[in-house]
Amino acid sequence: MHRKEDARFVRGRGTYVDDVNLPGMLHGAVLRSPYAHARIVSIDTAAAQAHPKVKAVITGQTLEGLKLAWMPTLSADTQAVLATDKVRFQGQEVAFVVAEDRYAARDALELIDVEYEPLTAVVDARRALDPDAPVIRDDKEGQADNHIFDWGAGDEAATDAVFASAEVVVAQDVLYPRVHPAPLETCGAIADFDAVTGKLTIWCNTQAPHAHRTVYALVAGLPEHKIRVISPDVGGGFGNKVPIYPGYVCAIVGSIVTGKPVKWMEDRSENLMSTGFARDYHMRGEVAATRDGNIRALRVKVIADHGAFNGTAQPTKFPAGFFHVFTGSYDVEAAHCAVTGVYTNKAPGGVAYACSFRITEAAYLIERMIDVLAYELKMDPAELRMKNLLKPEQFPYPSPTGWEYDSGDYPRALQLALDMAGYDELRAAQQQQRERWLAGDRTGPLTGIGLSFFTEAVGAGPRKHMDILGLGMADGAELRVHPTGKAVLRISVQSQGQGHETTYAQIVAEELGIPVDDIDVVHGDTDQTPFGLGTYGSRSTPVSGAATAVVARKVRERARQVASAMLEVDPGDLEWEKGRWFVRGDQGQGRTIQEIALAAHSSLELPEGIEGHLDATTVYNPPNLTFPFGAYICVVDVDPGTGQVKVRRFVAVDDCGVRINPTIVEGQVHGGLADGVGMALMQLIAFDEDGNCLGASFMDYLLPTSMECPSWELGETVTPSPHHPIGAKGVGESATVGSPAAVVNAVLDALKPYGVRHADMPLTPAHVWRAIQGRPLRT
Ligand code: MCN
Ligand code: CUN
Repeated sequence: MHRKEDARFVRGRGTYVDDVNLPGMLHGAVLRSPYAHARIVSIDTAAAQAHPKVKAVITGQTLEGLKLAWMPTLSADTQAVLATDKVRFQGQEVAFVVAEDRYAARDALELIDVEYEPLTAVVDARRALDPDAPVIRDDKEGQADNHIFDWGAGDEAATDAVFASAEVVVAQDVLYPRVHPAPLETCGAIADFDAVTGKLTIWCNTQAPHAHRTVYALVAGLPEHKIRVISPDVGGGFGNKVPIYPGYVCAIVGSIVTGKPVKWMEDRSENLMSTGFARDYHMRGEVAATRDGNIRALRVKVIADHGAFNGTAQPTKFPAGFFHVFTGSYDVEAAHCAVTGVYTNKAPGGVAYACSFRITEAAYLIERMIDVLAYELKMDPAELRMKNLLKPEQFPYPSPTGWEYDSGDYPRALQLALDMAGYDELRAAQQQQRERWLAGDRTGPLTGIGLSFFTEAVGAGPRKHMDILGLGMADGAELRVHPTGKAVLRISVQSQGQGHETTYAQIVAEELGIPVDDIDVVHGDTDQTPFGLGTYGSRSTPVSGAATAVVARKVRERARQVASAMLEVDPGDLEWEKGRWFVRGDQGQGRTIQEIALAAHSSLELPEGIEGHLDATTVYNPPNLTFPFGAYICVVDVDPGTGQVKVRRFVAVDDCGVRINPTIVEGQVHGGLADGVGMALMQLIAFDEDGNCLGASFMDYLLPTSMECPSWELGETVTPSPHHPIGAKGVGESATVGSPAAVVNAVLDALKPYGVRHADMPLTPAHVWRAIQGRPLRT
């Protein structure tokens, strides 16, 4: 089924935050720090204030008076809204100008005079804990260094014991560099405070409207029922639109101060420099195995670069997100990971870009380590994987780091991918090519074949384990069937392009037999929808999708009661077929859901205790996460003369349980595969030694286009989730999680004749070229 929302999107009729223009609206702009680390000596705003079109200039000092200079982050740290004492990353928010139009606001920024006293910047996360490293967060009482947290999972002693007795141990430093989700639409908000009613309306392209509202209520002390967050159409989120940014708070303060609505939209460079980045994980992985390739244990140590404020968005108990799913898809005796979070003079963030709460890092690490082991053992990477994959009979599988994988048939998915790729023929052709090369005929590129197999844990999460800032991660849903049988579903999650208006309508249609076109899905408005924590970590299908199925089944049960009154039979004598209840044994005696809807609103006498109308509400608390998985194979051609990598083929077999809308699922996978090619080959947010951001425009931060992507070859297996009402698992981040390792493994496979065991992303032509310089060809 095609997406319902595309009717407006393909006609350019979407409504994004920047399309919303309120009467009398003013425009805000943020003055940002040119330094990565500097003390603020003084800020002179007089000239800006004198600008004829300027209505307000807000600084950290202004906010201090309102106790709003600092705000809590989603990781219970504090973040400066506008800097008061120091600036801690290049691009940090220093002042906010409100003016009659956006040009005047930006012009006035240049009239603000800030005197800075530059300080040494901490750029390398591995140096952040050095005794002589400058302390970035001297605002925090008792913070004498740049340490944020130590966190671990698994059994360290048991893991060390396996390592001590292992036949083979391989170790590898693996960096997952800092990247940025770079949604096409940048972040922005319009705040509209009505001083008469005390109502604050915030239009904002947030992925989590309800969570934002509650946080605003807690921070600003505004009564929650007087805050309305509206998230209209969103032009891509990818985790970048989960946090609350200083610009949003400034727009709110701007509106309260001026009494007018204030719009703030950041530009591309502001988005790339200051909003939620992704990854920046410095990992050291170790594998213990037998000589014939049985993986016995895994050990990882991580330095996690969180930037200047710990603004990561993840369940409270998991400061490294779900990184501890790093044993991946393999059967190991023991595993242990230890993660140390540090402050650096960079933008805050870390959990974004289709990461499933750091499962990207985990999947990349394990899949790189498997290839490193295969390299050392001189084994075929497909054979090594097949040998160690979990077996179908091991599910539900308790992992050594505390997960319970719900369901899976891994060998089937890998075999399908190998068959689709024609793996044996690819290897045979590669072997011939290598022999030709080694014999001296060096024409044409080198082929590389890379595999990855991933398992994700998505759908956060069970209330007893998971919350964000104390808010449990259950989702509400409301379904109303109107008298004429048309339905409106209200959900708490928010689409940024995932097609929720279609897929959630499809779930209701399937459960009630109402045509999809007769069902509207309302989301993204806290005044119109039940509470829930929002869209990220591919949690919408696992949590709100389940809530939708449950609420539709509740309505169906109510419909049974109404039908029993209509047909004057016992409810227990009724049977359901899609769209109608009928009398068991008398197929012709029945009532359609539409007839029942009308009767439920009529003068029909209903049984004792049965309310009129046809609607229901629910709150879904998932019993476990869902565990989608997949097998990916990438084929590249690498030109050793230039270092250029061409992705020739990409086979992706995904298993996300029951697929609600196969076309949407394929679209999600296509997007994620492009992400993987981008991260593996070209994307990087880099910094120079002074902390200047070198990836602040699309000239430097390279996104893949169709030119860099092959025609994706997709396959599927279906292993339903046993605990999800319709057997669906999340898929929105699967391909981004699984694909980078396949691309990198393919490039390194191509470079095997040069004896390159590992190289870090992004594998740009220069990086690939440098990796093989001076290396003799080996057999
Ligand atoms: N779906 C399905 N059958 C399944 C699983 C999912 O039909 N078995 C459908 C869903 O109904 C939904 C879509 O696929 O329409 C994605 O579902 P899900 O996996 O539940 O993910 P979410 O809806 O929670 O989306 C979040 C996820 C995340 S966290 C990132 S990051 C990301 C992603 O989605 N950001 C995106 N995909 C994106 N796609 C677009 N276009 N834009 C983004 O910002
Ligand atoms: Cu980690 S990016 Mo998605 O969860 O919004």
